[in-house]
Amino acid sequence: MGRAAALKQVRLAVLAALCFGLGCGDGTGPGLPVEIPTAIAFDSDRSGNRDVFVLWPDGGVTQLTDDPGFDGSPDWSPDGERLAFYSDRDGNTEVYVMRSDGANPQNLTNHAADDAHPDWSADGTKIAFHSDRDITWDIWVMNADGSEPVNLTGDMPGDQGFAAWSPDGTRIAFHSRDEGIYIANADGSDPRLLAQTVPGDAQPAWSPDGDRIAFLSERRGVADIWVVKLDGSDLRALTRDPAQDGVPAWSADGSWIAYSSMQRVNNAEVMLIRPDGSEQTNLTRHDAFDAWPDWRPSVYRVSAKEGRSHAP
Ligand SMILES: [Ca+2]
Ligand SMILES: [Ca+2]
Ligand SMILES: [Ca+2]
Repeated sequence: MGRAAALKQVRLAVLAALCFGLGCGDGTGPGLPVEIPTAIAFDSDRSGNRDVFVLWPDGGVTQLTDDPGFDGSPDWSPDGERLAFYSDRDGNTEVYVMRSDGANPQNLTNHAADDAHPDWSADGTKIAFHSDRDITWDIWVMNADGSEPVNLTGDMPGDQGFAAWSPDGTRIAFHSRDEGIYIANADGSDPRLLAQTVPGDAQPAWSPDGDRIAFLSERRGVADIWVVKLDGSDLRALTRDPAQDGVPAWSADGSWIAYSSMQRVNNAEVMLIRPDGSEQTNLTRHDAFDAWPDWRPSVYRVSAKEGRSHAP
């Protein structure tokens, strides 16, 4: 390591220590190792249990949930005004929606089965999630107010999970445990295996231009982030390291993929990588479990009532 790089590491370590001591509130945190185009929601146990946080482009971190239960897997609404997440605070896992400042959490699913991993449609009217309410795990879609839940994959054998809407809202990608990644129409019809997928592929994420899918694959023996075009071309592993990587999320401008990486036992980090596999960067650099990144939509503009100086 060169002297400048070593000094930078020391500086970051000192800033991280200060940040930890001061609680790292809005706008007071250290800078990030790279510029990010928008804020990133993620979940972390740095509060003592899993909660939802937002990491701002200036390095500040805001805690949005403060409940003893599990709160995780945040997903921004397309207008940036709300966040969906799931929580077991009411006894079993349910999909919730809260305002983007953490206020007014509402239980949308209210079902004795487990309901988890929400994904908001691009027009904001629907939320996909997975649930075992029909015995096996299936992809369900409900209106954004929780009404009219519909099972999209009840006719498919085995377990399906981790729904991801296409950017134009016409299709939904998901994984089917024993087969790989499927893409179906938004009503669940015509499910087809993604080109090049293999059993064990999971957690699909659409690129903003709709041409590519990022996903988790263990085809090389360790969980890495892979990308393939919908036509099956340009298949590549973006991460190639011993850490278990998962839950990729594209930034709205397509310039970055955020993902979770299990660095050590009980210490995951939110990482960034370019879609060509370059500039792999540890964004959270925190001893806690930090995972499930989701980018704030770029269309969002800060409203005066929020009283925030953060760029979108
Ligand atoms: Ca919690
Ligand atoms: Ca439930
Ligand atoms: Ca961490």
